[in-house]
Amino acid sequence: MTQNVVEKTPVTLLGLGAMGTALARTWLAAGHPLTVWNRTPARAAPLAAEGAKAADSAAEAVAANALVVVCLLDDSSVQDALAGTDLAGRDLVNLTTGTPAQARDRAAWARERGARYLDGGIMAVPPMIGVEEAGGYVFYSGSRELLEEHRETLAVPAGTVYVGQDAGFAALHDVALLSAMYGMFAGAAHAFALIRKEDIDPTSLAPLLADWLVAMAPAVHRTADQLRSGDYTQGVVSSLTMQVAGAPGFLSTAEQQGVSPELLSPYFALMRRRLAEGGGEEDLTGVIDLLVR
Ligand code: FVH
Repeated sequence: MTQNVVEKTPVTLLGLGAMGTALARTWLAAGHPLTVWNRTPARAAPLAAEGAKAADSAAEAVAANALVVVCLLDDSSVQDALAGTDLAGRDLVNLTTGTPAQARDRAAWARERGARYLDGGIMAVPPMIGVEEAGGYVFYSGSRELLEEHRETLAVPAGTVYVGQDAGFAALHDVALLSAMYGMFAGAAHAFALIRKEDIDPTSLAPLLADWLVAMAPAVHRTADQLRSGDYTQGVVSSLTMQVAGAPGFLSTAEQQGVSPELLSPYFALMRRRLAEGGGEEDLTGVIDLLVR
C-alpha cells in the first residue's frame, strides 16, 4: 500500500523569545521541518528536544531553508542577526515589531540582497499563538507573491491579514490598533480612578465597563463612513455641542473624586476646538482632522 505524504514547507526561525518560541512550537506540531537560531543558544535546547534543528549561527539557519522568519526584539536586533547572512533567493518574513519606516527600509535592504520581503505585525500574545479560537492574526504587507506562496505555512501559528504592497502598512495597522487599545486602557484607568476611594468593588465595575466599551466600539464604523463621505454630520446620534456641554461635569467629577484630569482633558480640549470651528452638528469625527498635521 502506498501513502501520499504531503511534504510540509521547511521553515527557518530566528529569535526564540516568548513569541518566537510559541511560533516554533506550532510549526513543529504541524509537522514542518524547523531550523531555529537564537542569540542565546540555550533557548534553542527545548525546541531541539522537540524536533527542531538548532543552527550554530544565523548564517547557517538562513542557508538551511528558503522561508526565513525572524521574530526578534526590535529592528536593530534584526540588523544584528541578519548582518552576516546570505539572503539571496530567500523569502524573508519579519515578524518583529517596528515602525512603518523601519519596515520600508528593511524591505529595500532585503531586496538589495536578493530576497523577497514580507513584513508582519502580530495581533496576538504568545498564549494565543496556534489557538485558532483565540482569534489572533498577523497583519502582512509587502510581497503578495511571497504571502500567497507561503500562506498555508504562515497561517499555522495565527490568521493572515494582507494589508498591501507597501511594506510599511502592516506596522502602520499594528500601531493604529495598539494606539486605539491604549486609548481604551487610558479611559478604563480614569474610570477605575474615579471609584478608587469609594466603597465600590472594582470587580463589580469591571464587567459594566467591559460591556459598555463593547457596546460603544461599533461607533468606529460610523466614524469611518463619515471620513469616507466627508460629511461628518451623517448619522450623528450625539452632537458635539451636546458632548462639549457635558464636559465640565466630567472634569468637576474628577476633581471631586480627587482624580487628575490629565488623561481626559486633552481630548475635551480638542472637542472644544472643533466646536469653536463650527463643528457643533458633528459628533467626534472632526477631532481627527485636528490631529492630522
Ligand atoms: N510577546 C508579546 O506579547 C508581543 C505580542 C505582539 C508582538 N510582539 C513582538 O514580537 C517580537 C518578539 O517578542 P518576544 O515576546 O519574543 O520578545 P522577547 O521574549 O523579549 O525576545 C526577544 C528576542 O530577540 C532576541 N534579541 C534581542 N536583541 C538581539 C540582538 N541584538 N541580536 C539578536 N537577537 C536579539 C532575543 O535573544 P536572546 O536575548 O534570547 O539572546 C530574543 O530571542 C517583538 O518585536 C515584540 O514587540 C510580542
